[in-house]
Amino acid sequence: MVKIITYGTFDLLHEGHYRLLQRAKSLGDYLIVGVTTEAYDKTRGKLNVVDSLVTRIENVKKTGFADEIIIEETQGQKVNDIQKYKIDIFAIGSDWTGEFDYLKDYCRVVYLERTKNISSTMLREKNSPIQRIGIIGTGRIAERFIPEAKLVSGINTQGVYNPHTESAVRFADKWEISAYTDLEEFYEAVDLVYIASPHETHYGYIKSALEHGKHVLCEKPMVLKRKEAEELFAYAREKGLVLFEGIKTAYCPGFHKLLGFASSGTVGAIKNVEACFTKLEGKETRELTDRVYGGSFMELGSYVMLPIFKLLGREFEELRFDTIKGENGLDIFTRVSLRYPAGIATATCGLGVKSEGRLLISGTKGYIVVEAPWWKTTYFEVHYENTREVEKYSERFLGDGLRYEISDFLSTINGIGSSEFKLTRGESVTLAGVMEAFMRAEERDR
Ligand code: C2G
Repeated sequence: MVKIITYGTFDLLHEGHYRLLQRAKSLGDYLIVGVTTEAYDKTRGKLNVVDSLVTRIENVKKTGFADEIIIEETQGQKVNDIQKYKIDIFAIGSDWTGEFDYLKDYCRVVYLERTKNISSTMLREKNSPIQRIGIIGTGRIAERFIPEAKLVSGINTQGVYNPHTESAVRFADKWEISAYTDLEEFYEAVDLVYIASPHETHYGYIKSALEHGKHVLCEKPMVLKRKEAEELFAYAREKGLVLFEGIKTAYCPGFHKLLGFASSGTVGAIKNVEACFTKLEGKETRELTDRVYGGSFMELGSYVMLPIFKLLGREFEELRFDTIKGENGLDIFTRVSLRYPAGIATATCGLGVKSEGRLLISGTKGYIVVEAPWWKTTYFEVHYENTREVEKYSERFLGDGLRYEISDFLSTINGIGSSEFKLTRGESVTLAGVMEAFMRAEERDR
């Protein structure tokens, strides 16, 4: 008798899970399915498993492929299970290729091809809340999205769009999703859109995605003109669609904890905010060569402006840019100074000059300091006049952190509470206005 084992969360059981179990079973005679506990999924960094363990087990049972169901509770359990149940084959989806090669010492390891497309008919029939997302753009940022989206329940990455066939196919093959070079076909296949294309194309793609009735999550900076941001938010609202700007710091739990502390008067009235983020980039990179849309502020400005707007508001009286330019005229280091009726702020960023990445919030009673990488907040300290009085706080930050914004985007679409307060439309509009002012100051306005 050939015994097979496979593991998974099997949340909101869909076609992909069903086909995986079917093919696993067909490899032999007896299939054992390990279903993960909520606690184990938490440690694995899965964010929002929807179905209870009991429901997930029931759903696996209903497929009729499992001869036995066990519970997976801990990291490292697979090795023991394989020996205990005398397993011949360990099977798992190809999105895990290579990850379980260490089990080859104990049994055969088979990676079964992941199901690319989950059909809309099946989702409708089952009244499933799963949303199919498509990515526009095939760059580095788009790459980060897929493993993070995998850890958010209720979303399936369906395909990628790039007008250039070669780029679309290369990306799709790597991530085992479908490639689209025709925008209409792409919109047909998805419910939501994640835009990670070059900055200057955001406006056009957001508009067309909204026209096609798709909710949109767009990478920062969403648009580079105040009027465009206002127009797009108004249009999304009119169509009843969610439009999110993806500044990941805005959705990360540690940053929220920090804002909560700062805004509740812990350090008194906030009078000064200083945010600095630098990241050295090679001279030949797009970020340091694109004469119109490159440079430090375009790349990192959204991060450093965010805490300022969150803590001092959007009603600044003065805004000044000071830049240091590289040989090609692009800013390699930029400082933005803001004056408010009751406070001041500086936002500093650089791609060609290194500095200490830090967020400092000064108030009338004390100050809060967050060291780099504060944009992925995990730890901060509150200091007072008495130097011995220091409060320390920490918060988890999982993986690349994109999963938090994906999860908030999804729950807002599904109407499970609104996360729009984390980055309001008004804040996105103001950010677009600051980008516009920067473009004008740099005479890049075309
Ligand atoms: N799967 C698939 N096609 C999809 C989605 C998932 O073939 N479109 C497969 C996965 O590759 C996995 C199984 O279905 O083999 C269960 O997927 P999940 O519920 O997402 O569980 P996962 O996180 O992959 O658990 O110990 C747990 C395991 O390591 C994997």
